[in-house]
Order: sequence, then structure tokens, then C-alpha cells
Amino acid sequence: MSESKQIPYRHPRPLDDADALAKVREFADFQHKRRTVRYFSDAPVPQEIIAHAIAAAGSAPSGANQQPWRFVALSNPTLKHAIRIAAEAEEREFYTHRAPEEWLDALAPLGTDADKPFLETAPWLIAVFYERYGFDDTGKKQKRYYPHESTGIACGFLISALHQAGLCTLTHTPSPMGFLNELLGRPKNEMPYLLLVVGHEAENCHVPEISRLEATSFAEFKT
Ligand code: IYR
Repeated sequence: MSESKQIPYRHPRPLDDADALAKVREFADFQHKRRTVRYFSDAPVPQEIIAHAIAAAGSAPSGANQQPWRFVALSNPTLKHAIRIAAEAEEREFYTHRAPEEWLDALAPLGTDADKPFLETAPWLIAVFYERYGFDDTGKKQKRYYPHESTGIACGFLISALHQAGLCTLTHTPSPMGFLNELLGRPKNEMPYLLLVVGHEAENCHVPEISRLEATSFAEFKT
């Protein structure tokens, strides 16, 4: 059993209650202005912006601090094309055979279908994987704790960081996503988790008119 070495910690930016309220309001308002986008422009986005957003994602808490997330950011047109072809093949199966009627009914308000041109139009795709297990120094398999939850939190950070940077995202999850391991040369211990489409919205971008729940309907206070 190793020993835990502890170091002092102070919050980097303490606020009084009034400033805290102003900040958190501003943050919540800005987060609510984010919409999932399916119409992307091909305007390029500097790699450095993507790299910093991924660095922000890497600040997420994780089970046993194992940081099980892995990100592959790609702007390469050949790879994007290959991913589109593979994703659309799965999506066609999903929309015509795999998805039960109930699921298709739930998706109807979003207006989605099997065509995914944005996988080529958008300047960046970020493929996110989580490690099912890692390896210790001797090459022995090492269990990961809460890898899905940890990677989900990291993806939340990533989406928020990109929104802060004025960029739009689409959380795309063609199912199954095993083709991402093949096309991106990722090892067997990494499971595909999410394909995040990133870029600026197209000139004619539109989004479904859907609403969000009021916080009072999903949050309860017991004081
Ligand atoms: N993966 C399909 C279907 C889909 C599923 C859910 I759950 C969504 O919230 C949206 C779409 C697609 O991307 O079209």
C-alpha cells in the first residue's frame, strides 16, 4: 500500500456571495444558449483551440484519478470521409432495422436521419475513447474505476470549453462505434465513447424548436 502525500489547496478565485451569484448566473445563462448543431460551416478552426479545449477536459475528476479518457482530434479530410462512410452505414442500419418504433418516435422532434454530411463538413471531429483497463509497469492488466462516468464528465468539460471558445458541437454516437478503433488505430483496451463534431455553425444553421426543463422540475432543495 502506497502512502498518500498531501499538499495545501486554496480555491484559485474566492468570491463573496454577490459576486458568486453574478458569476454562476452568467455561466448558467451562457450554458443555456448552447445548442446542439447539425449544420456546420467548413470554416477552419486552429488546432491550438481544440488542443486547449481537450486540455480543459483533462481537468475532470476521475475514478481513482486514473484519467481513463483518450481523445483523437482529426481534421484530415481522408479520415473524416472514412468515418462518415462507416458511421452512415451504421446509422442506415439503425434507422431502417435496429431502432424500435418507440426510439424513432422519441427522435422525431430532432429531425435526424442516417445522412451525416457534417462528419466531413465540420473542420474537426474529436473521437473520445475510455480505457476499459490499463496496464501497470509490468504489463499486467489494471482495472479502471468508473471509466464511463469519468469520461462523461470530461466530455461535459470539453463541450463547455468549446462553447466558451465560440464553437458549436454535436455529440454524435453512431452505434456500434467499433469502426473508430480500426480507422484511428486505437488499441483493444480503448472503447469508443463519443464522436464530437466541432466547428462553426453554417450560415443557414437551424435547430429544432425544443425546450429545456425548468430547474425546479429536476432539482429539489431540502434545507
Ligand atoms: N445515432 C443516431 C440516432 C440518434 C440517437 C439519439 I439517443 C439522439 O439523441 C440523436 C440521434 C443519429 O445520430 O442520428
